Amino acid sequence: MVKKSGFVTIFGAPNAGKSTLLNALLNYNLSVVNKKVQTTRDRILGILTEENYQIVFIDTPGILEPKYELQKFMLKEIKSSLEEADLIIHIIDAAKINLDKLKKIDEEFKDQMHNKKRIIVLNKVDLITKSNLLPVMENISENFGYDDTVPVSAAKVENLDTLKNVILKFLPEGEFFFSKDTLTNKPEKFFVSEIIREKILTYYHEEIPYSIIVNVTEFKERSENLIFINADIIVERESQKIIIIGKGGSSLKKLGNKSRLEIEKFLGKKVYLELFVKIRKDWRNNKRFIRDYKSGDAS
Ligand SMILES: Nc1nc2c(ncn2[C@@H]2O[C@H](COP(=O)(O)OP(=O)(O)OP(=O)(O)O)[C@@H](O)[C@H]2O)c(=O)[nH]1
Ligand SMILES: [Mg+2]
Repeated sequence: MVKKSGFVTIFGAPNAGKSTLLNALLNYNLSVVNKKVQTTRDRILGILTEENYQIVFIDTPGILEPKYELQKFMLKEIKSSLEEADLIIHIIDAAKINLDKLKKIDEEFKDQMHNKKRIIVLNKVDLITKSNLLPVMENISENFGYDDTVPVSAAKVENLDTLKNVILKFLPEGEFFFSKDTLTNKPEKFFVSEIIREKILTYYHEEIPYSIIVNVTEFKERSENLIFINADIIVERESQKIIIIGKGGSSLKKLGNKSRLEIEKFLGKKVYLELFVKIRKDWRNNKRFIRDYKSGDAS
């Protein structure tokens, strides 16, 4: 039996639905999704293995113009994910198509995408009518160099089988990269910190979600069904710490409860969660801190 396997990078503007698409293709909530932009910060591998193929999806941060060190790191993650790809899925929000922007992105990343197969996915088709979609699809097919165009709704799981078949058509032949039961490259600890960060995106406003980093400092199975987790929420300023904690600790308590419930669902076990808020001045511009943190060495 011929086996196929390869790396498929999911790439696109913030909020296009990259992480939603990854989760829908895996049928598993791996990567966090939020209505705010810049939800995903690191590349995340999601591995789909069947009898005769293994697709290693890479979810990436939304394309952005970096304004601080953290965003420079995010842009590097995008570029290296494109370079590693056998196949690129460029996903766009079909309800907000901007063909000039699409051209600009093609130009900006042409070095990384050079000679690679590319599929354009028009997502969120549940929000528009067919008569609005068809002319855009035609325009893209005629004027852009994509190898295929697939309209989908990641959120409503529509037309994803077609997308999977198109991916398989372009996937190279080869042995699997990972064992059959591997789902991702990141440890459980990482997803725990992501769940907490997603709750901060949901419950706090303005610059707060963008000024924090979450660091799981302890992750211990105390018994078969109970996990103790400690996590630091690192902010940039005293004023942010006060907001995170809230009056009499009420906001932090709510954050802890909401996070715990979601983490319990993710791990399938009971969780005892403690959150601590710490200040690390201007960490978003601290290259060394970001590098150490991302490699798991930050204290
Ligand atoms: N109506 C509709 N909404 C969708 C669809 N796919 C994603 N969304 C919503 O779009 C928002 C952004 O989705 P994400 O998956 O977080 O987008 P992303 O591209 O990963 O965003 P970043 O990580 O910030 O770059 C969320 O509110 C999703 O629920 C879709 O097919 N239809
Ligand atoms: Mg995302």
